[in-house]
Amino acid sequence: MNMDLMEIAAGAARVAVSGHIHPDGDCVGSCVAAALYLEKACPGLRADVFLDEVPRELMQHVPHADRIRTDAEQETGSYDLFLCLDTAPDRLGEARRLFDSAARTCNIDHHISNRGDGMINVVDPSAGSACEVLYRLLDPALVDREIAIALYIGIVTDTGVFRYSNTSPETLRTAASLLEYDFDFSSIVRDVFYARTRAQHRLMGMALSQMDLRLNGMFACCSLPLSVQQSVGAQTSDLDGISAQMALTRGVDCAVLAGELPTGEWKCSLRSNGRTDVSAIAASFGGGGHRRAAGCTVRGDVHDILLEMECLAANQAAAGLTV
Ligand SMILES: [Mn+2]
Repeated sequence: MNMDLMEIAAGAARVAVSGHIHPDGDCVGSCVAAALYLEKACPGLRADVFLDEVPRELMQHVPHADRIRTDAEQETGSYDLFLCLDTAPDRLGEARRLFDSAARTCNIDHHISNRGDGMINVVDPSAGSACEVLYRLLDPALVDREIAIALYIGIVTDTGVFRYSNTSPETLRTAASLLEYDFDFSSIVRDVFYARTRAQHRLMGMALSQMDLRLNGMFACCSLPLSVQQSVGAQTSDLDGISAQMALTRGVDCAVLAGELPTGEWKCSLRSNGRTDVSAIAASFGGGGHRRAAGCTVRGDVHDILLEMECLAANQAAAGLTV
């Protein structure tokens, strides 16, 4: 693929860039990098980045994160091009309306569940992050230190600091090229990936001490009702990362964390060490994701939800499904 982001944006004066709701490092990094690159590569082009509220550690480290607009619903103009990053358009949230009214749309993503609903689609499920897919579309001569930092943050986020199986030789070559720009990657990795608030650590501790091991210890699950989350001063975003830690329990292949949302629904986060295809489990509850990391939001009794997921994992194990 030799397409360049400049070609995709050819002739566009106003570009909207957005990603999924509850933006993470890959979403924020890819959106900001794309906007910075386009404004640099195409003089006269203006790019507006629309996202939900960005987590504080990303605001701190992603260059020009203060240009991100959280008021997509206020925007009345129409765009020549809408870039949808790190998700299919169905999870754009408030920015979806701007996608629908844009003259041209382009979807750059790495989710296996993405069907390609943009006019131009650059979707590669084998890529570790949207930032990695995006980097292929950039002219390296136009990448600068700020763009490099934004992309690096996305790659680090989605590969679990180069430790998930989605890390490829290309991932590392991309990261190596970005590191040429000489930034403090060590502080970024600590702040963006490893640092936790006290509330997050307390919530993690509760989940790990209370998790249930089923199917001879290969299926780990835990539910965290809203009252429990509130008792440690935690919020919904503090649920992130817990299922991955649960999956590090010896003998576990599939881990599910169900966290109650203020709406009463259960946000289920699923992780697999390789034998279970958790994207298939999440998909049967209307969610999606990757084989080893997936999620869904489900309404109902949490014990029934976890039991059904346990059955699906057991069925996969019985079918001898391997990744
Ligand atoms: Mn991603």
